[in-house]
Amino acid sequence: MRFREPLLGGSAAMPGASLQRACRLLVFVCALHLGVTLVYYLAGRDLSRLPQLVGVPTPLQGGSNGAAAIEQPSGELRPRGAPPPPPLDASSELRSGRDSSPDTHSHPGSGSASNLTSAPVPSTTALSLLACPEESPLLVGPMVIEFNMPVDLKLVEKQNPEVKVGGRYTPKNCISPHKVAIIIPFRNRQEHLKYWLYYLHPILQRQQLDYGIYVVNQAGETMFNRAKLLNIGFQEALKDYDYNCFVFSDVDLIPMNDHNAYRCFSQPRHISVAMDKFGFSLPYVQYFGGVSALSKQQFLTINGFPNNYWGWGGEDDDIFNRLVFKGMSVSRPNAVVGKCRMIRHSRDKKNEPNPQRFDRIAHTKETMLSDGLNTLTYKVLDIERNPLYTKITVDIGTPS
Ligand code: UDH
Ligand code: NGS
Repeated sequence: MRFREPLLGGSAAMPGASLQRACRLLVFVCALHLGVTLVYYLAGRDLSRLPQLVGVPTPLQGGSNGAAAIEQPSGELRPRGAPPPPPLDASSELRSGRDSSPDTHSHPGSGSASNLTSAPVPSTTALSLLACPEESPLLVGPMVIEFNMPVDLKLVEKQNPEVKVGGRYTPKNCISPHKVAIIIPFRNRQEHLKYWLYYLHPILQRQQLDYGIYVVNQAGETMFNRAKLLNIGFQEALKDYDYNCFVFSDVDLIPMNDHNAYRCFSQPRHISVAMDKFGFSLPYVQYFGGVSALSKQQFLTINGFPNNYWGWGGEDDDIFNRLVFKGMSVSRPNAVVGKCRMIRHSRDKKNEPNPQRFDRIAHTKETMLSDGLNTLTYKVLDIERNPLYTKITVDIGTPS
């Protein structure tokens, strides 16, 4: 093989020098080849996963602008190159929350997309979504809750642009293990519902829950039946999505601290543990009314809730009994985190105290087997997918 004469220095009369140059060229070509191979190899790997595989949190975990399609908990695929989430309003003050003094309240009404506190979202590429942290970094702690201003739902929609039709939300920057259906028993309380949506949507988003809002509306004028509506909510929500947790909330109760998690725990959770109307404490230790959360499994284990408590009172005590008879206990936040406000109201028509309630709660152990999810009957009359909630209107029949 012949080589060209060296361009700089050297001499044709010195074959050793030509050989030397040829060798250098060969080494250079090999190095180039190696380099190119290495670049291609690295480009083919998802480097962002490396820290995850060894359990080390990456500082980039907030990002979501993945180069590859990313599977959402909803089962939807976010396309390659989808835009990163818009920055959240940074106007709210970030607080450590949990034990802050009651004086240092944040006011959810201030600011435009007000109650969402922003966390810095790093601009990143080629990232997979990681699980949301155990405790959300977006929480603000105590909040001022008041009911003296009108609520415009169109404005609430604008303030919560990430909430999708039907009141669905999935965190953009992480995958939430908490797939929560929030079920509200309802009839003729639109004004209360507006406050509830205004306050709760931002809180639930800050809690990084994968959630949907279901308002189960009792049609007609017959006696109200809270527990049966909650059973229906459970059944209907599961037709939409694979929820693993159900929060059952009265429409007139608002938490005063966003550390009060609207999610499920290893034991059934009582959430509204310190209501203003009870002087911010429990009215009695077995109290399980207002707002509570049961995992799908916990709910199935007790055969759901009773269907035959018509009118006010006792159904929450029956649910408590069911949990105890199935060997469960109640988990609760402390009385500071568990503070909540109730919208004052008078007794509704057709929700008078149920005279049979004391007799019924004395027999939960026997009746729970034959009164619950396994005997639930109703007719869905209408399903409205509103921007901030799904409203399911049902005919639940009359007391038998
Ligand atoms: N609910 C309705 N419509 C009704 C009745 C009840 O939507 O007509 C729902 C609503 O979600 C409510 C929940 O069922 O929050 C519980 O009913 P409730 O608010 O009547 O029960 P609570 O124990 O009040 O809060 C009882 C009457 C209080 C009278 C106080 C008089 N000062
Ligand atoms: C109990 C009721 C519960 C009720 C609780 C608080 O007496 O259903 O009061 O009521 N139990 C019976 O009547 C057996 S409240 O003050 O919120 O209206 O939830």
